[in-house]
Amino acid sequence: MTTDPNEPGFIPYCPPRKSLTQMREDAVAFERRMDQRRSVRHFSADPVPRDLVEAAIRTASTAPSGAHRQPWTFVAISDPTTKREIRLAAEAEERETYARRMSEEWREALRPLGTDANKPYLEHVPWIVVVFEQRFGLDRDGQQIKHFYVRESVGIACGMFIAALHNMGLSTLTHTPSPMGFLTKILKRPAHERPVILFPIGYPASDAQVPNLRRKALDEVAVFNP
Ligand code: IYR
Repeated sequence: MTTDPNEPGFIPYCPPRKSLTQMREDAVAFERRMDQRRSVRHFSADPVPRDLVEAAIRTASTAPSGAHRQPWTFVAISDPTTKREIRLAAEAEERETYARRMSEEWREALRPLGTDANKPYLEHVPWIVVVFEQRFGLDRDGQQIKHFYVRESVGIACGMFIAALHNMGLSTLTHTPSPMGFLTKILKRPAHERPVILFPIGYPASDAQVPNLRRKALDEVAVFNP
């Protein structure tokens, strides 16, 4: 056994093979479960215990990443004052975005989703998690550690975070108020971290509605050869 964390060596990896029947059953069950996930914009204020958010973050952090540098920081917020601060700052940016920054084409594309600059859920949800990408890491002596494929790595971790939350019965939304710089300030993150996605997390409100969307069929999203 080596003790140098930079030279971890290798360990066997041989998960038991399932039967094809079992694989098909699991594949379809997971597909069904994931197909039931919807982005939610009307949240209940019911509390969510912190350990569930911790488990979702740990799960997201199992994502593959460039050179296994795990170039992400998950900032979890339940403090009402901070949530209010985030809501006010996000709505200020969104008002500008909806009024002036968006093209007519973009506004048209969002019309079926019924979104606007008001984000009351940012104050009502029990948790907000903001995911930051780290442009580089810092070791104990403050030396920079190179990160690779940061955007891709963080994107994959965010996808796994969404799946983990859904799997445990919580709802979320990939919210990207733009520009997001206010989150660096409010959450006091260092300059080499950049906010990527803000996730409100909770249960849907009892009267929550979601757009009646259709998902693309397999042959619209995949090409098989042969
Ligand atoms: N960030 C804005 C606008 C918005 C943009 C896209 I692309 C969406 O899919 C949804 C919303 C907002 O959150 O309202």
